[in-house]
Amino acid sequence: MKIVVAGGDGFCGWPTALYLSQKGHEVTIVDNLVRREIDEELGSNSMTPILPLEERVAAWKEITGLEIGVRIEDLTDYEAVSAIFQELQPEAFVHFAEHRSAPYSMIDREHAIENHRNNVEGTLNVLWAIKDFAPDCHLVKLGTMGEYGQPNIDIEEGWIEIEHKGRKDRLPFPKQPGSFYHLTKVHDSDNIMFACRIWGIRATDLNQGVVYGLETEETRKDARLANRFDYDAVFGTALNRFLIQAAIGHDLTVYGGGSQTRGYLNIQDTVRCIEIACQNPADRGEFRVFNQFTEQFSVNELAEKVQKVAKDQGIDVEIAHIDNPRVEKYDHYYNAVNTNLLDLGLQPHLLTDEVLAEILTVSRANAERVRRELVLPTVTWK
Ligand code: NAD
Ligand code: USQ
Repeated sequence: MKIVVAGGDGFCGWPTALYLSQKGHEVTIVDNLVRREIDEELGSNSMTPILPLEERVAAWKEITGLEIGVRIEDLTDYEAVSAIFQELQPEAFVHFAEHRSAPYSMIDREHAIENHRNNVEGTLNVLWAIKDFAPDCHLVKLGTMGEYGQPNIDIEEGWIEIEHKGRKDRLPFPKQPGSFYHLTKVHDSDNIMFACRIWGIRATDLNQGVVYGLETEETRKDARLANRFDYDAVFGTALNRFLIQAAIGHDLTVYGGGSQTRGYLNIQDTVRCIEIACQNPADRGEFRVFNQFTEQFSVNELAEKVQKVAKDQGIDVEIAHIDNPRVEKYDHYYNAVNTNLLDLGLQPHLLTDEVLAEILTVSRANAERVRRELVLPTVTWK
């Protein structure tokens, strides 16, 4: 298939582009490299050294003989987005290209607005360009499990059958997101659903859980293909942060009580889920939602797992319950459905001690790159 991977220089996008290329798809990465600029703004870095995008792609070609196209473009530039659809005529447009950090969106008013502008405007441009230039293209859009929040009922995959005062309907599942970033994903979902309804666009909204891990079969081929690995309190995510904290002998930073429960998945499953979505496109006019996670854990459970695996490698780390910089629920009900991707053939890589041990080993090898001052959170919700 002809597939565009927008956001293909990022943590999920880079291994996805490699995986799809390896599988024989014709892949073009679109990225404006803003994530690398944000590193400079925050004074942060990837724990793994990552090459400039052009060099990564050249290394991939040298190692495998496979070519990946690159376009350094911003999705908020409509002329650029139109040209991409007109010239490439992709069968699938995989859209990772958004600002994805909840704390980043909560820094101040300017960051909240920029987060909305970048994410909502970029997605609107993609929708208009599909309508005008590639109406059959399947939009595969990264949403987030955080759109739903933590309701006191089971979370369905996008839609819920409701009976109200004797009448029934199938309606979008209620959304109660926990940050301005998560809200941008809700706005995107509404805009995509509307475009499917009025223009007959085909779209799959992948409500992805928190992604952990680092390597895929493709990134393991050569150090020049290394994936980025965020550990700072703004872009680093829970399990990855705990592993890096263990590697540098830092207390594990559980926020508040630690009973907050979320859906998680291995990066190796992210890349496969994208391929599954591309190979099984939504129908024209269909707005389809898949909940993309494989297991649910509380933050306390993750910290305990990391503490144990670290101990196996001779490292003693404490679990610290620090003041929660966020406003979120504890001891809440959490049970989300995730059968759509499994039914289409996803075989999950579950969270085992071996998986954790591999990531911890890589983290220890790169420990000297970690800037300790970036580990504790400074952005608060209040
Ligand atoms: P990332 O920040 O590592 O990568 C995002 C990439 O998109 C970056 O390379 C960035 O430069 C690019 N980008 C951002 N805005 C752009 C624009 N306007 N035009 C062109 N390129 C732009 O993030 P990630 O972790 O790879 O996440 C990818 C997507 O998956 C995001 O949409 C995120 O919301 C979603 N997601 C991520 C996770 C996770 O745990 N990492 C979980 C659920 C959902
Ligand atoms: N947490 C800690 N300690 C830490 C970091 C996080 O206890 O050091 C807790 C948070 O309070 C939260 C949970 O871990 O309860 C998850 O936080 P996170 O930072 O790992 O993930 P989150 O902010 O939800 O965002 C990440 C990605 C985002 C994606 C989302 C999926 O950055 O792009 O949309 O995961 S989901 O959580 O399903 O919405």
